[in-house]
Amino acid sequence: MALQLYADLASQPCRSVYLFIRINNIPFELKEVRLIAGEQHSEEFRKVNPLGKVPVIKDGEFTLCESVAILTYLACKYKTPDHWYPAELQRRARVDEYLAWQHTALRPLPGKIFMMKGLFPVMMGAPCPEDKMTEVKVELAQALKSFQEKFLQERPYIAGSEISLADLVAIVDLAQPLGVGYDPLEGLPALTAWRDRVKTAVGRDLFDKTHEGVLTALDTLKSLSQSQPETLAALKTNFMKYFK
Ligand SMILES: N[C@@H](CCC(=O)N[C@@H](CS)C(=O)NCC(=O)O)C(=O)O
Repeated sequence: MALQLYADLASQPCRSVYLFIRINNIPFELKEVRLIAGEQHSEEFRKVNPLGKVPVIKDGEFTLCESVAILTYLACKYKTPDHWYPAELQRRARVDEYLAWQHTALRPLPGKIFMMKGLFPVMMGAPCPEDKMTEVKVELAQALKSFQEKFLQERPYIAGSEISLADLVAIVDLAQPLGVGYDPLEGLPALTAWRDRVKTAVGRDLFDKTHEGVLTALDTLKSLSQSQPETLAALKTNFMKYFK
């Protein structure tokens, strides 16, 4: 049986796994879990991942969640080109270093802007308070400074001269707020050039198609608020957790 990927492409970690699978031509079946419709909470999906989160892969009897664990598992299992997750210890450690850092440092921030600028007004019926938004933008600017000075430096890619899992994980995060009209790399030419290189290495067509959902997420949400108010109410309860 082909590998199964449970995912919603509106989610950043799902996109990194999906892109990696597609770029490396790994045979797979996409099992869509629509987060906006609350499908991650269904009894059926809870049997796959009791945590109620995507992405998840099923490789025969083996089930694995957490995007970073999935990416490194796939790189090793399918022996993908070395640059993705180098065999040489110190080069691999450079990739792992970014993957460990991003979880709490960079990953949450572009996602928060996406929610505050895009989801908040639809859910709450009013714009997100400007001071809250500014706080996150400042935090993101600081994280991007660390990203550039510590992780990317003068290199073309995070781990050197070729793309790795680290770049893939970073780029999907930074693409998230584009869906609500906010470009976190505006005015940062070195990072904009890095983004351009990563897109080219991934393949522009594949990159753009994979991001279509996030770029239209706001329209989907607005139409949902009119056509399915009960789904929106369930989504709102979940959403409030982020703003405690
Ligand atoms: N650390 C996990 C994060 C997984 C995660 O939080 N996924 C979100 C989508 S980005 C999710 O499934 N959320 C559903 C929910 O919280 O209801 C990973 O990297 O895979």
